Amino acid sequence: MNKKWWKESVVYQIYPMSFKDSDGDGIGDLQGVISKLDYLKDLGIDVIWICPIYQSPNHDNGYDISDYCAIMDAFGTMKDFDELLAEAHARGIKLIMDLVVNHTSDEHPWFIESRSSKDSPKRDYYVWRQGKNGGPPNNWESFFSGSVWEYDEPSGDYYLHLFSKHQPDLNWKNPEVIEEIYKMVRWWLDKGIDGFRFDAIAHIVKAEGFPDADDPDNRPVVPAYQMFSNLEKVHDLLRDLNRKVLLNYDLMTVGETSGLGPEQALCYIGDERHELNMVFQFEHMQLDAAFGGTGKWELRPWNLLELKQIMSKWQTVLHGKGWNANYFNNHDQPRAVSRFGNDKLYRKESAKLLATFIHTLEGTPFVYQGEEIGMTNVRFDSIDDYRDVEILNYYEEARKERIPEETIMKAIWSKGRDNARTPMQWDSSPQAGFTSGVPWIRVNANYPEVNAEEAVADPDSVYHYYRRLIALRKAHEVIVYGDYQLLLPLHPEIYAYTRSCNESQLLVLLNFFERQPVCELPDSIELEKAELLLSNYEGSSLDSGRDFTMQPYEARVYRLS
Ligand code: ISL
Repeated sequence: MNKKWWKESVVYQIYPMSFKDSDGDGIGDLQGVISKLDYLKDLGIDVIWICPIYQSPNHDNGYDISDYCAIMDAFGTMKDFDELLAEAHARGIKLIMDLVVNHTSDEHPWFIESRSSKDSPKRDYYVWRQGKNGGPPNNWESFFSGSVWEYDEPSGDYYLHLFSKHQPDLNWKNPEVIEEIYKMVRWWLDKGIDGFRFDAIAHIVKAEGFPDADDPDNRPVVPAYQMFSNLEKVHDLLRDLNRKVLLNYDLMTVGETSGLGPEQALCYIGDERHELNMVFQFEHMQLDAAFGGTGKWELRPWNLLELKQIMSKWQTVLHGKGWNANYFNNHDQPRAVSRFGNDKLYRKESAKLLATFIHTLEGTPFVYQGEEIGMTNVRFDSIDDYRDVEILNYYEEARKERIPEETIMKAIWSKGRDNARTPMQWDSSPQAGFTSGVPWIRVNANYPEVNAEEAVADPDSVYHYYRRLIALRKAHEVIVYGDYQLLLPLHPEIYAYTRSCNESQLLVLLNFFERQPVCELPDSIELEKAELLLSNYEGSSLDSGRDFTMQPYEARVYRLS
């Protein structure tokens, strides 16, 4: 058992624009975060991951950085940041930052210089290519719709942007770029931060020669993930970064790596690799997407057997070799309680159920702001109320393709990133207590019922359930280090597993649906001797026989030994 603090931690993710506004400009800020540190301390979390707070023109809410060593004006100053770090540390909370180095903003001085002329000394900081047959250099589609290439009139060349055209990709083949990045990373680490979440790190290396992706239909743009995801050279770059920079510090590092399975993940996180501690995998985020997961906006119903298959694979392949980062929510995903739970009739029960799952698997649990009070998706009637560049680009492209408005809006309601980005609901006062001004994005209308003040006051709330789950992790080492064994593999509604290490064993029973199935445990499990440690229903402790009915979205955690 290779013990590490980052394995034993619970991480809380803050999306600063939407967390807490202290000055009434409608945008969350660092003083706002500072004012809520005690709330987070009471919740029991160990680490904050704060999404980008650097200077940015905000085309992608801070993921388009124009100065890596300055704080976004709307968020405050470097003094505020230093105060946040000191105040978090004073409460025993660590802080990790978002490292966005696949691209910068098109307003970063490097890009302005690079763009200024073909002979610029910084031309090679980015990826410039000539067009082909009067069009872009190849057919790769951007994550945010359209081509990955943007034409630059004055020079007649195209630059590459995997995300929006305001996010040109850095050229990681240029040693000067790498040196600049290392310098910046050291600068932050020397301030005393505790690690990084590596944004879009799987994409920093692109296929040699930028070949077209195969497409029998000859469309102008096609999904081309294989051309810029998880390519072999990424690993050389990460190992070099470790050797020269990261290994000198005691850090938590987690990479955002879509498009891989656990075997490939081990190339990033295998103990002997010296690259990253963990990665965010996306397989379970594709359960409800069409075309085997590539059609983000085309929906399909998800099923529990597939979830079991994916998560069991990650649990077993990584055990003893690498470490999982477990999540259902983040700033890019719709709210899990609306997506995999039931935000109408069983909001609290299903929010607790999903939490029980994430917190009792092997791996570090990540909680996204608002998840701990059971915040739900939003449904704005008009596209004008949406702010996310991915949503707006998709809307425009889909309209061009003549997809009916209603179909587009339905897709946005269920999958759009703004579902997770509406302001944190602190109380039932106007604008949910998020701001005294006009929020940058509308507050979810359910804030009078769903808010932190109500949740803190109600001992039976989702919030208090999270507190108990987090405390349970601290009390039982088996939750952190135990191995995972799936039970009832073919049960379509109940997800059951044990976690075992040394002499301890836990049993987790989760009914993922509204129906009330009978739970029939295998003979090897002796429930009579078990102690119920946690449940989201009061009556659960009354069942001691081998077969019993589970309540809608019921979750139970037992200690077997
Ligand atoms: O989501 C993906 C595919 O569906 C990923 O491949 C991709 O890595 C992801 O969209 C990247 O997200 C991150 O970088 C973006 C930013 O907009 C997101 O908020 C951030 O999490 C660009 O910086």
